[in-house]
Amino acid sequence: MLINDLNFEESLSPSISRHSINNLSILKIQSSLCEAAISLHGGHLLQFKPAGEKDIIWLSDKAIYSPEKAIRGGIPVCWPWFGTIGSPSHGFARISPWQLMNWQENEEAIVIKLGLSASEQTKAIWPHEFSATLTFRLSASLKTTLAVTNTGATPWRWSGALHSYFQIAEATETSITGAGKDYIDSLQSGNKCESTGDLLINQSIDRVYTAPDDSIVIHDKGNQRRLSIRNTGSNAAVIWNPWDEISKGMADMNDDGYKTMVCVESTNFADNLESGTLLSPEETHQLTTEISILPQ
Ligand code: TA6
Repeated sequence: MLINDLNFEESLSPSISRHSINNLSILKIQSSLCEAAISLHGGHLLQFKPAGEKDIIWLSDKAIYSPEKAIRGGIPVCWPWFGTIGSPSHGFARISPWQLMNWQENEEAIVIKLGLSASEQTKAIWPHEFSATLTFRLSASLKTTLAVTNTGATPWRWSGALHSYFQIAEATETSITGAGKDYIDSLQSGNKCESTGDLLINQSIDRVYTAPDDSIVIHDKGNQRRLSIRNTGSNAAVIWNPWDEISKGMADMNDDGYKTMVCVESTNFADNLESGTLLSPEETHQLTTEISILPQ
């Protein structure tokens, strides 16, 4: 498992240490509250496990740790666009080097802040001024906040997601409630559909749910637990499982990797770059996702 393959670099506090893998910095958090790992490459949370619990976040055994690649699993930060409406797919934030801005810990939580702002590299892809911060609040639950500010003189539009991969025991024994009825089916040329009943993870799913409840719940029968996902600042929840054929075609995922994961994503969805959320100069938008285990 990744957490054991890291090279120790330095301690930052009693619970936080910096490690490396292929010259990429990874922050490791080991406290009485939880265990976690966060990659500065991509501002990417890789692992999260409250004390006494199993991992909540799925990370591919075949994930590739390289400056050019997005890491498969964890919580990729898709920004300033979602999906393939621009290039690279899901934007540049997940393949950019984020800076560690500060960290704090007390009895209640560990809070880690990362930052990314416009540079020659980002402007070559997307010609706008911005400043982004990612805040991870780690305790028995995990709250991730992406705050983006327009630091330029002209408005721009964006879309994106906190593309969380959840660890489940067995997809076919998992259902999801709270996603709502209406969805856009990416597997049916973006057709608008309406679902009836619970959402079962028993086939390839790639859906943009446009009116989710405040709380989405993953019912993970095999692990005998329910995961709660509360999103804010989003206009949709994307639910994705590639299933068998697509998994086989992915170099960074085991052929049967799809059986133990499902993505539930806090998403600001847009059909194209021109229809994203407008952000005026000096304005900030926050996209969050809060993940916790519900009592049985
Ligand atoms: O969020 C769902 C999705 O957009 C799918 O269409 C699927 O391709 C997935 O993300 C993974 O994308 P990636 O670029 O990480 O392979």
